Amino acid sequence: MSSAAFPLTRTLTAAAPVRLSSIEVRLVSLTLVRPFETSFGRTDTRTVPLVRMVADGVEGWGEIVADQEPLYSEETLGTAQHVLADCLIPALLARPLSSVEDVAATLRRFKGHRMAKAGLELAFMDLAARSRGLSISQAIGGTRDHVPVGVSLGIEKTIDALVEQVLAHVAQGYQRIKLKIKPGWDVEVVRAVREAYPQGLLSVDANTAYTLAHTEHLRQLDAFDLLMIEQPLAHDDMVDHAALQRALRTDICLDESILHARGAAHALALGSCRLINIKIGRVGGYTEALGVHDACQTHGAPVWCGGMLECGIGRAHNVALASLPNFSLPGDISASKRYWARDVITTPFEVAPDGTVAVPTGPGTGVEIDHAFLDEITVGRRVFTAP
Ligand code: OSB
Ligand code: MG
Repeated sequence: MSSAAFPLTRTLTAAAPVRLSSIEVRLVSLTLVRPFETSFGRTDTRTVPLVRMVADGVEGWGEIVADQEPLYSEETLGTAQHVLADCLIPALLARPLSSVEDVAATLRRFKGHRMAKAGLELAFMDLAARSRGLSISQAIGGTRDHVPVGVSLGIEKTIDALVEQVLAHVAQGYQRIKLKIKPGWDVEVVRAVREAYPQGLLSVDANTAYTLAHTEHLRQLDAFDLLMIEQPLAHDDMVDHAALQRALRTDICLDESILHARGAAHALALGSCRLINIKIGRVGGYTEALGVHDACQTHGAPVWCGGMLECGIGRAHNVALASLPNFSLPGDISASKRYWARDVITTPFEVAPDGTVAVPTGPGTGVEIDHAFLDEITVGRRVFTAP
């Protein structure tokens, strides 16, 4: 189907208002092929809440990126399940919904809980796009058929083990390597990786592990021609980040600190960062993700798509989002096999030798659920039906 036949809309409007008949929240358990360690902790198994929405015989799927413990953000599996069951889902089942934006507007009076809200917006976007026969990329005005990708590599036991990981991923074509850093695992690690990987795009992510007292220490990273240093300071700080950015040649990219389009505009205006990554879960859904994308574009700042170790459903949404024009830097969108021995979708995501991932062209996310496998790994399930 040619996109010209359908006017592209920034936030998809359903052909007719949708009355959801049910929303299911399903917990699945997945084990990473290799434990992933950041400055805030180590993950080897994830329990992932998936959202399935049904209306008029069409279904849509979303994924919630909250973790067991509030280490990346305040949200947890527990808070997500509570707020979905007691606030968000009842609000959506109570009325017809005309667009993804309408979903966002219906949930807006509930403060915070962005990851839980995003799971609902994702499922609705998939459902609405499928019912129109559009891919999500088409529906939101995506302009790329392939998106450039990188890989985020966790803290290892030894520098040699990390360098081995770096070289293995470079050989697979990844366009950018990102290293997790923390005090005690930073300058010497970056120096060793830079020696082994002298030319390529390299960045670091501290996940809030430093304070302004580390300014002189962090200035040593300026020697390695890094693409960026991601989230060096506290998640709720804009002012110290601006002071640090003034002291560094390397661009700061904010992740945890950016919760909405207004915050993105403020951070860029204050000089708290020069780059921003977008995670649909962190900002609460497509509506706000598009807002952050546009705010950055207005400011002349390119964006890239962050990741939260998603399974194939969340990954498919990330790929669709990253097809928007201002996503010109490689995203943390790696191949399914970098995370999972078996993904929950029938055709796992692959990275081509040129370091890109193809944007699915089928309706909605363009991926199909592997239902047999999903049933095997399901550890919890709750179905909510319209009143
Ligand atoms: O800060 O970008 C981050 C994973 C979990 C939580 C936070 C982050 C990450 C990653 C991995 O860096 C990105 C991915 O490959 O999904
Ligand atoms: Mg990050």
